[in-house]
Amino acid sequence: MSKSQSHGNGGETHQTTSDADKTLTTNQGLPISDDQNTLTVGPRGPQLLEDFVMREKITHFDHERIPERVVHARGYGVHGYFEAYDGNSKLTEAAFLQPNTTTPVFCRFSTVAGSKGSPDTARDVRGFAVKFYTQQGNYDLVGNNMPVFFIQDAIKFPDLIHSVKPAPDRDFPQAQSAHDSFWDFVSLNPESMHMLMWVMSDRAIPRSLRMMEGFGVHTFRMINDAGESTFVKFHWRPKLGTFSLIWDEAVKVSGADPDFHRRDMWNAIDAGDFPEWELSVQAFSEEEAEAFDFDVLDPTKLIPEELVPLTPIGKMVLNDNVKNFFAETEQVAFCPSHIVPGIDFSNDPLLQGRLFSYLDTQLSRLGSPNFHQIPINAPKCPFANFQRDGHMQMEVPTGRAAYEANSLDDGSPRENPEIGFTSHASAESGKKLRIRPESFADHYSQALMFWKSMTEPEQRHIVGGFAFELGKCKELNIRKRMLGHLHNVDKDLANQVAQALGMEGEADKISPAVPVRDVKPSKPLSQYASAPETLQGKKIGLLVTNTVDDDFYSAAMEAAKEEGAMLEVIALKAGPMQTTDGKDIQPDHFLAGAPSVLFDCVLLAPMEEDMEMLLSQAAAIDWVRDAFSHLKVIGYNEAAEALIERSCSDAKDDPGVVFVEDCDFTSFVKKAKQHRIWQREPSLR
Ligand code: HDD
Repeated sequence: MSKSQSHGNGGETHQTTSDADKTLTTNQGLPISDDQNTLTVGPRGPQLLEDFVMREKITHFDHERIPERVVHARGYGVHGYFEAYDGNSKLTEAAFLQPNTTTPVFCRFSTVAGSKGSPDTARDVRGFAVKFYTQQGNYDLVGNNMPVFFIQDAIKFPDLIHSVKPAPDRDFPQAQSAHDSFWDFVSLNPESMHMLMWVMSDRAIPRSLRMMEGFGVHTFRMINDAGESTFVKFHWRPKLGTFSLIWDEAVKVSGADPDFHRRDMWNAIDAGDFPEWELSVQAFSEEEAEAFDFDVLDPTKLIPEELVPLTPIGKMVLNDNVKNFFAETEQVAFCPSHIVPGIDFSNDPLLQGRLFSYLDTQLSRLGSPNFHQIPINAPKCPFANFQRDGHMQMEVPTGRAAYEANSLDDGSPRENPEIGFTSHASAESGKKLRIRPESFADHYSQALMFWKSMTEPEQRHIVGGFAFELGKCKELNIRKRMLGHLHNVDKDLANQVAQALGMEGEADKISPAVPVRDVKPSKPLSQYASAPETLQGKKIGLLVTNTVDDDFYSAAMEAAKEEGAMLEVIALKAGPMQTTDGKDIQPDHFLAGAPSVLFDCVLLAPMEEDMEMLLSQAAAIDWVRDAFSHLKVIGYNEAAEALIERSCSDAKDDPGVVFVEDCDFTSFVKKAKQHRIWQREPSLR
């Protein structure tokens, strides 16, 4: 009895149950009279096998789960649209990249190593996969938030993933790389060194999915309507800037709110604060590529923007949360092989392997070659061929002839050389071999470039990342091997990590296959060298007690609104409360349920009469201490002075601890826009 609803995919209709008739029915449409009690013989007698209502319900429930993704199991999907800029036609004939073209998209962000229920803020690479529902078919740009990868050849991917996933004998550690098997693998694969620098940096603990860059990683081709090919690398830049958590914060957020990133995304979109990214390419010719001192087919290398600047080609806005997580986010199937005319592959051996792996994994995960018929995967342009049958065929193909060419039906659909996809006719020749090109042999120079490009705090965090992870690695030989690699990257980096581990002078000697080059720093690699000063999209936590001064509250709300930030009130109790003027407010959180790690900056506005009680609360002291040691800007009223003194006696003269006088938030906002008070850090860690 469910109504049909069009999803706009090729004119197909699909049944939905959300808007179904109000009567509860079985899957066969039979109205159900009693959904609370199983059929029994007498009120206290045995249950009857005959009870098809109960059996259908339980059987369906028993089969509700599908295998989680073998990697990127924990993810969050959002709908949106992509708008192309002018001027792309000299690069590509792709229809969705032509001027005045808007294309619906579905974007899924993910962690890599953790299982579906793991915390959002684990140290990890983040997946950044976008499905463009173009008029020439679906195009999937399946990238990450880091521009390089651990390995150069797809044949090593199962080993990489087995090394980072929980050990097969004990099934832990979960959602972590801080363990022996991961460091064993990467220390035996020096090609991982550049990626390890990224993964140990703040990039691996993003503040928000809305504040991450994205990268296509591989070199792709764009083909224009004259058939000319240009190499490209894809970059997504977030409008809000690229920001990260601090490691201690990430660890605590994992406990306080394991859904931190998905909640943040859901809330922002729900509030109409739509995240936006600009898509750019680095475009370069094959001749230019020949001149680089690295191989553009090697996915462990990036192209410094100083060498090839970014050309913006469009923007993506995410503006709609999913209606059903399983139907959309879980069932969405990305494949790098989903391509459109105007874009093509390169010979990057990692990319070539991926072109096989994704279709294969969808078959086992979604269970049928008809997964393209699931609404979230179905193209939004007409599609037709003679593929037939298979598990869960949702369509009713008509006609007598299921082959091409045929003369029995009307002969269609037929191939079309005019508009059909053609692979770029690159000239390829050579002997059949299993060999890594010599041009892939330099594993340290770009790792050094990354290190040199970092600001001081970023370098400190990288050292901290390596020290933490290797500290969890019990096998001393693995640590020594890693220290040897770090030595090849940069002696100062290696020494700092060795010192933190208490292993000075214990690095293995590892000879690089080719000499490490003298590289220049590349400024765009740093998140903080040119981070925008903004509160846009950030979250302010306002700590209050049993009531709050009306003027302070209203002015804080106003200031947050003006900056495009969200302000949430944390009170001592969860129930409704009143301001001093009797205005009703409903706190967003109560103190014990919302540690300050959940906010970007904080305001303290307790009432004088509540101070004695507040100072006796460990949760309040921890709240302020954590905000201070996570380098946050703290704004406070007069009554809060005692709380600051009790929780952080070292806060005196700190530029980020700002007294809010006469409800004027100007100084607080100015400071808070800096995101963190970096100069506070050396004395704390
Ligand atoms: Fe992969 C999923 C990104 C290398 C095999 N990958 C997956 C997802 C992302 C990436 C974002 C999640 C898609 C989603 O949200 O559903 N993968 C990358 C990037 C890589 C990369 C940027 C290197 C540049 N991947 C890679 C290799 C292989 C795979 C070398 C295999 C040879 N990846 C898979 C997979 C997954 C996957 C097993 C698991 C679930 C899925 O595909 O749909 O096929």
